[in-house]
Amino acid sequence: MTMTLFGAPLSPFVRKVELVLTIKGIHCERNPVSPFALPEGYEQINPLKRIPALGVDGQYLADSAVICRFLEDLYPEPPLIPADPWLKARTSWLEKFADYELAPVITATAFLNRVVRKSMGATYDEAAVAATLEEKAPPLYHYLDEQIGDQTYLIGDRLTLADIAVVSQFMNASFGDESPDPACWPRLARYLTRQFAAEPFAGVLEAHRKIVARMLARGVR
Ligand SMILES: N[C@@H](CCC(=O)N[C@@H](CS)C(=O)NCC(=O)O)C(=O)O
Repeated sequence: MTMTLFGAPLSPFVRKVELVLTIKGIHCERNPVSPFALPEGYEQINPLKRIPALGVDGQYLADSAVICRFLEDLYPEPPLIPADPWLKARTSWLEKFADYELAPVITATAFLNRVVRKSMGATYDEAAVAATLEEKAPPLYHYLDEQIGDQTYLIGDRLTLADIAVVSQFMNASFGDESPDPACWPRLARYLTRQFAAEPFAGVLEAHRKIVARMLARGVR
């Protein structure tokens, strides 16, 4: 089976798939695709024109959650989705929470404007970004702070796709100077500090910070 991942490294959704590939030691080709300059015909690969997509022997799958489940079924070891039905459902829920609740509030604001638009020399409304973060992020942080409690991982006692999805969004937010205030959400802040400093996230975070720094340096030239 030949697999090809279409995407760009700074996408939190592509990063999810990249981390799953790394953790499971899966061989996969890469085809770099920027969502801002899609190659002609990309809609044949993903009709929604988003990244990531996965090519599998000339056929295509879209959506990071779908791709990660396919990889989990194909390569069950080490498991990133628990077998227990309740824990499995909780993993899916927190992944969905990251992809559909955190992403629009913390990534599509802080990262998209303060990193992507800024690096492209495009203008953006900083007051609107700050207002959205101030209004919409706290309830999400509050929920995650309660969910994580004093645990190291969101689900059970090992890394799951829930952690990968949540941490990946917070990485992008941090590139755009957004992170939960430890005074308000100490458990979430501690969880993120711990995960950012540990593998499999630490190396990726360092590499992606360098890409962001290069993008911003080019943008202000
Ligand atoms: N639910 C999708 C979201 C993918 C997504 O929104 N990717 C962004 C890049 S981070 C994208 O391609 N945006 C371009 C667009 O929506 O037109 C997934 O998990 O793969």
